[in-house]
Amino acid sequence: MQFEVLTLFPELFPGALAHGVTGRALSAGVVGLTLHNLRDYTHDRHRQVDDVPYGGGAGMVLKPEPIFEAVRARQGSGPVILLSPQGELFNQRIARELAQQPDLYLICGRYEGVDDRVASHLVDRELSIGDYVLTGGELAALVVIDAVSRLIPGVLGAQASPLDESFAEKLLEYPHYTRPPVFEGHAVPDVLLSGHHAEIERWRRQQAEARTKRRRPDLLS
Ligand code: 4GT
Repeated sequence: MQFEVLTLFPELFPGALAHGVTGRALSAGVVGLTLHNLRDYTHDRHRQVDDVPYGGGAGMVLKPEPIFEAVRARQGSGPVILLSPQGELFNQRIARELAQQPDLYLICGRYEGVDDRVASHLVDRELSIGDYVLTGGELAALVVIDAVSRLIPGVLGAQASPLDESFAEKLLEYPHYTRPPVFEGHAVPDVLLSGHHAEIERWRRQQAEARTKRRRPDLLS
């Protein structure tokens, strides 16, 4: 999987992706990450990427021309994605879809936003990582790259299979415990120490359902 990121702040990458399993995958070449500086697609003396908003208002808007030029110069054949709070809500199903692609081209906005002709006439998909506002799309791109990367064969070790998580968007995880059996007076549930695998499975399922009902009832309907 090849990730291409268009940004005004390429120095924010690889960031967290340089560490742990994603870091290993990048070093091994199982996934690739290429940064494109939006300013490199300007042609004026001041390398201007933003301009005042039509209709007035505070802040600046990213100009369409450098973004269109950058996307038209891309090598890949996969989808072009704009990260924005106006996008479709990113989830595990979308991560699995994106993991099937040979490459992803991710556009990160800054300032007050991006000229809307980018969303309406250039990109294939607009994604949001949640209902909150960030100072830029870069952290959202890092989140998408992390979630998609761990679904690429060879990125996760034998430690965890992303297949086990096919129900991850339907149910919250059951509680996990490790040693010691009693910590500051708090004991690990007996069933987990029993060695009775069928009972452990039943307990975990029941815990996952009870947690989901309490914390995320929206997932059950
Ligand atoms: C939130 C998200 C995102 C931003 C999100 C354009 C200017 C958007 C700053 C950018 N905020 N991008 N992708 N929830 N801010 O995904």
